Amino acid sequence: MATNQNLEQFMAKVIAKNPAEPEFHQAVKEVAESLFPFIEENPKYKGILERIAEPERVFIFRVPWLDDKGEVQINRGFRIQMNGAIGPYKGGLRFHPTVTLSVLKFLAFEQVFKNSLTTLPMGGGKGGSDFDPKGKSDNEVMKFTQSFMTELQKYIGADTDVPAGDIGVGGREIGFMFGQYKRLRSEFTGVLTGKGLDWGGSLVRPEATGYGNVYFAEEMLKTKGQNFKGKTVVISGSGNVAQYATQKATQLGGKVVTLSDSEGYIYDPKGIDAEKLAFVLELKNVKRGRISEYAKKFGCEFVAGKRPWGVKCDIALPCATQNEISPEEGKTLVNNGCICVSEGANMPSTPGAVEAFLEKKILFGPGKAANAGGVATSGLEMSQNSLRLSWSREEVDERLHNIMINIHKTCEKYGKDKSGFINYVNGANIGGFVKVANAMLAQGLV
Ligand code: NDP
Ligand code: 2IT
Repeated sequence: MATNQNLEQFMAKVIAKNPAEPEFHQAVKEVAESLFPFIEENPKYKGILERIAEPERVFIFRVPWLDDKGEVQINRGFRIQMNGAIGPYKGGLRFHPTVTLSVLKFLAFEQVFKNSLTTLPMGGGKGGSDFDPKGKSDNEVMKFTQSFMTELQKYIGADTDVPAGDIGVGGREIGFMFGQYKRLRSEFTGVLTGKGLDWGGSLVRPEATGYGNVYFAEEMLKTKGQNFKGKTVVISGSGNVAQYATQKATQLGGKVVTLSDSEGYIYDPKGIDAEKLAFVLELKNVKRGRISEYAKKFGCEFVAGKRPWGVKCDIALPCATQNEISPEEGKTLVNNGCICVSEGANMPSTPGAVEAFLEKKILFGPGKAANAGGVATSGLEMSQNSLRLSWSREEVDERLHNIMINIHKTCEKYGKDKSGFINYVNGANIGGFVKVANAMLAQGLV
């Protein structure tokens, strides 16, 4: 009872201090719900969550650029340096019209715990812009990213803050930003991750989030004596994370039957095999087209304006964006027999959907654990940059795989209840918190 009251008071303060930031409130509340009982039992951590919920630093800046018609466009740029207790700030950049301070603060907050779970020395950060790369020419994307980096470069550095990709930021954008950073600073350093292989990138970084998500799901399934073989898998999104989750789930014997984008989803009951996936990669990464074209090409169904959660499946991998599984869709998944939800995206399940998963005690891997493979491999890219060496595909993949296995172990350690049920939400939140909190205590009031 006392604990509940404290939680309510804590959230009231967070909401009052950060008005009109619903996504940030949602992310903080979920972590606080796991942590309050833990802190009650470990009083040395009192007050630390309040500090973690306050960003160390926030930069907001104007990004002016000229479009192909010669007209002036103005976007807003952000970088949140959330927590640097265990390493340089690390986290992606998102370019999407839905980007707000609230969205980036929720992502930066999640990143602190996620990065801690990887066991690598990385603090938490996030940034981006409300710029919409959709429909823009390569030239416009370059103009925008150069202007964005002209300001951002003041705040980042290989030992300070190391951004990477996220929604709307892939190899092309990282390339343009790296070029501009180098030009302004005269430094060839590992200031960004997700770089091209010829100029400091790491093998397996493009695949890492999707692969890591499937490796994590595999560990969860193992606890029930299950695996991917013969399982029907529903995936949302069709970008970086969805693409490589599809590849790894298929390699492990699963049948992936859906992909989506903001216009709807495709349902291919025969499964998205390697050849069809190659078409998706070309469609999305080179032609930058819509997923509905898959349905035309392979003669399957395209369901406009809907998400894929009504399709019967054993395993669901949400890999598009936040709050993309409503409470009702969460219930539908469970009622249709889904046994495992592993979040490739950040916070794709609404609190109501998470409740439905936990109530029925299905395997539910929250994003900060299940999608940590991307940033973990970014950490491995940083290591290789510092060493001025590149590791082989096998070496990076093995390290990634081991990191995901260890994150699963951490979740089990902190999330297993007396009945033997693993609550991965509690496991990830507490497991991620302990290392950051210990570092903050050791470093004094900073
Ligand atoms: P991409 O930009 O490559 O792909 C995003 C996909 O999600 C696209 O299919 C896009 O459709 C869809 N999408 C984005 N926003 C919305 C929306 N508001 N409504 C419906 N669909 C949407 O991004 P990533 O694959 O890199 O990222 C996907 C998720 O994974 C994000 O939540 C990201 O934070 C998370 N993530 C990414 C990591 C990485 O390494 N890239 C690491 C860890 C997590 P459309 O093309 O129509 O916009
Ligand atoms: O949400 C995430 O973890 C990412 N977008 C990847 C961040 C990174 O620094 O690789």
